[in-house]
Amino acid sequence: GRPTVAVVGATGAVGSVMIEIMNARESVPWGEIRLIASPRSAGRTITVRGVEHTVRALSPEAFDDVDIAMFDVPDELSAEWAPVAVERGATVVDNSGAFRMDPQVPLVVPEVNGSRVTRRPKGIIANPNCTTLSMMAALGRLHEEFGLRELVVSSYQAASGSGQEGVDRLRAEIEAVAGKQVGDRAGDVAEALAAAGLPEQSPFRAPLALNAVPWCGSRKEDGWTSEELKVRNESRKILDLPELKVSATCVRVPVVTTHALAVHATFGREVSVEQARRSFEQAPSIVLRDDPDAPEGPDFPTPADVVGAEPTYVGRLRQAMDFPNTLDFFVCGDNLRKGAALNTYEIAETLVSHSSVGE
Ligand code: 2RA
Repeated sequence: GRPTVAVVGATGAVGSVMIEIMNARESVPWGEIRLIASPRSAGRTITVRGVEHTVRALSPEAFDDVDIAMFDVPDELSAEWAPVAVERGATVVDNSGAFRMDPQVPLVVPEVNGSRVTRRPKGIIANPNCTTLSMMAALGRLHEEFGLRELVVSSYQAASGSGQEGVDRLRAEIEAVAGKQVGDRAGDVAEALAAAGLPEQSPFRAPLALNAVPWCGSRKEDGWTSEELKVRNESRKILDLPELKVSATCVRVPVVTTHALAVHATFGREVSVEQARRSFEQAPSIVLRDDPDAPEGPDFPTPADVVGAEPTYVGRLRQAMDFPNTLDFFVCGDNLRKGAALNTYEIAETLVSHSSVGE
C-alpha cells in the first residue's frame, strides 16, 4: 500500500520547511501524513497538500503504522525517540547529530551515495550537518572526476543554522544597530545591543551584527569546534574516504539563511576548470553561476541569491596557481533546504523508490 510518513518536529524551523517541500513536491503519493511535535505544540493544525492535519504529541503510539519517520529535532530527542520509532516498525531518517558517525547508520546524500539507504542495520539513516551538506553535491562530482585527496574549507554560516533562536537574535541585533551610526568596535556594538535591551546571553559567541564570528557549535579538544570536526568526519564518511585530509574553519556571518563555503580541494589526478564546469553542468542538483567576464560585471552566487532554492550554487571556480591538482571555488546552499529538510526528504524519496519500505 501507500507508505505512511511522519514528520517529527513538524512545528520547528526545519519542520516548517519540510512541510513546504511536501506541498511543492508531489513525487511520493503518501498514504497518511502524520505530524508529530512536542506536547507543547500538539493540537495545532497545519495544512499539508490541501488537508488540515492536527499535530500529535510525541509518544510511542504516535509511530504505530508509520513506514518512514523524518526527525527534525535536537540531538537528545532523536537519541531517545528514533529507536522508539524503529521499535514500532518505522525507518527513521534523522536530521540530528545523534547517529551520524555511528558505523551502523548510513550518512546519505542521495546524489552522492544514495544506494547506501538499503544497508541500515539500526533502521536509521542520518542526514548530514548542513555545513557539510552544502558542499557535498559539488565535491561528490569532483571526486568522481579527479579523485579527492585534501580539503581545506572556510565556512560563512547563516544565523538560521542556530535555529529560530539564531534568526531572532540576528534580526534583533541588526535592528539595534540600524540607523544609529554605531561605532565599529566590539564594545560599541555590545553597548548598542545592551541599550536596545538585548540579553547578554546569545546563541552567538560575539555580536553578529557588523561582525563575523569564527565560532560555530561547541568547544572540542585542541581548539577545534564541533562544527569543524563535523565537516571533517562527515565528509570522510559520505565520500567513503576515511583517510581524507580535511581542515575547516567555521565562521558565523550576519546572514539569515544559506551557508556558503570557500573550498580548496586537491585531487589525485590533474584537474581542469573546463572539465569541472562540464561535470557541474551535467549535475541536476548543481547550478554553476560563474562568469567573471559577464558584460554586466562579474557574476557569481551569493547566499542571498540562493535562499529558497533547492540546488547548490557554485561560482568563482579557479585552478589554484601555486598548488598542483587543486581547484578553488565558492559554494552556496540553503541550509534549511538542501542543508536539512530537502535532503532528508530526498532520502525518504530514495527509500520509497528502492521500495524498501511500505510494502
Ligand atoms: C549550524 N550546522 O549552522 C549548524 C547547525 N545545524 O549552526
